[in-house]
Parts: sequence; C-alpha cells; structure tokens
Amino acid sequence: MTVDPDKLLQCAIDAARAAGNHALENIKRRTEVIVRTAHDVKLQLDRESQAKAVACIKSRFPEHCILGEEDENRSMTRPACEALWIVDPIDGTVNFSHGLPLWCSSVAVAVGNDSVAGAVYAPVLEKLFTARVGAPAMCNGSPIRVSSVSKLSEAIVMTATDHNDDGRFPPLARLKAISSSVHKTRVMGSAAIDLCHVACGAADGYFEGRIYPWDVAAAGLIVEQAGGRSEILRESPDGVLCYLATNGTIHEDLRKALDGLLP
Ligand code: LIP
Repeated sequence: MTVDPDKLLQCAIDAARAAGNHALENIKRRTEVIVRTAHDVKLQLDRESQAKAVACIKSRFPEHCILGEEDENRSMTRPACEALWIVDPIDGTVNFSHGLPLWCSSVAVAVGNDSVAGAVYAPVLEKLFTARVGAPAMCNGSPIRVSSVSKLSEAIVMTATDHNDDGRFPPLARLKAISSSVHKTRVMGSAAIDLCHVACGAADGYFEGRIYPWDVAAAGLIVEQAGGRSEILRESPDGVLCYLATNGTIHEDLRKALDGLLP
C-alpha cells in the first residue's frame, strides 16, 4: 500500500463528518422514507448522506473502490482495487428516523480483507471515534482503551434482537444465553456505536448474529486498536456476518456462552 495511512484516516474522518453532518443538518426530514419493511427503513437521507461521503473519498482517491450500504447495484464480491472504502452513511437508521440520538456515520478503508483506517462519527453525541493500524484508537482526539473486566458475570454486552430468524438459530435464544451469562445486555440499535462503547470501556462485549460489513468495518478496527479483539465467527455467501468483539479478556467465555447457537 503506497498511500500514507494518516491521509487515509483523515479522509475517513472527513467523509464520516460529511455524511453525519448532512444527516444532522437535515434531521427535520428524517421521516422521508424510500422503503419501509417490517423491521427496517431506508431513508432519503441515507442516500444523500452516502453521496456526501462518496464525493469526499472520490475527490482524494479516485482510483479506489467504494462499497456503500446504499449502493443501488451492490455486490459483496471484493473488487480488485488497491483499497476498498466501506461506507455506512447512517448506522442506526431506525433510531435516527424516530429521533433517538444513537446513530452515526461510519467510514473505513480496507486493504485486502483488513481495515487499515476508520472513523465513526456520532453527531448528536458529539463523538468522533477513529483508528488506524499501528496507532491507538481515539475518541475526540484522546486515546481510548477497552475495559479490564475479566468475568462474564461483571460484563455489559451489547447485542441485537436480529429479526431475520431462519428458525434454526433463534435470536431470542441467543439473547437469553448471553443475558443469563453476563451482568447486563443492552440493545441500542447502532452496531458501530455499540462497538465504540466496547473500545472506550463503557461496555465489554458485542455480539450480533446477522450484521453487514459496513456496520463493523470501522468500529471493529477501533476496538482492536483500543486493545480489544474482534472476530468474524461466520460469513455467509451474501456477505452477512456473525460477529463478536470484546475487550479481549472475556472473548473466549462469551464465545462459549454462544456454543450451539451460531448459524
Ligand atoms: C443496523 C445496525 C443495528 C443492527 C441492524 C442494522 P443500519 O444498521 O447497526 O444495530 O442491529 O441489524 O444493521 O441498517 O441502521 O445501518
């Protein structure tokens, strides 16, 4: 990779800010829906905010490839580019559309299969989480670190009640398995913010059975650079991930608590 990692990180920050600020400035339009499904929603502002992030990336790295949650003809096959930018313009879209504050913009850049820099910007929380390989993760410019909690019984674990239940691995059974092993579970509606909470030690673990690369590409790196561990437990052919991230210390125990309940 020939590009300076600090330049990649700065572009990730600027692209995440461009997307997040566009959504925030237009928050009165948060109910402009393009598609509503039983448990999800696509907003006009998802598309517009992605366009802001993409314009920022293209102006600096026109030769790189971009994978965005809102791409019209999305392909999960990794293109043959020097670098792949992975964009989630609004992570926590349902929260955003209802006026809840937990949503963010996430931008990562990957070389091969690994993120090398990423930014998660939560405008209402006024938090910018950043990381690049070889340097500590930061929140608003100060280094952050995962917690030192070592017992599952003392841990807070962020998760989701994923709705695409294929019948074999019911999400509520997983929720029950996690809840009975840990101090508290939390379902807050933005995977990237959940992971950043693990990175800064406010939570100790995160698990989701069905999550997309754009939800975790930046924040997973932020967890790792904050001293934690992230792991793709399963990857389905359509690119959906079963994903675990922790402070590192509780990782094996949390994985064991999920034994027999993974897709
Ligand atoms: C959402 C997440 C949420 C998760 C959903 C979804 P979106 O992302 O961050 O926490 O449970 O599966 O992926 O669609 O708002 O970008």
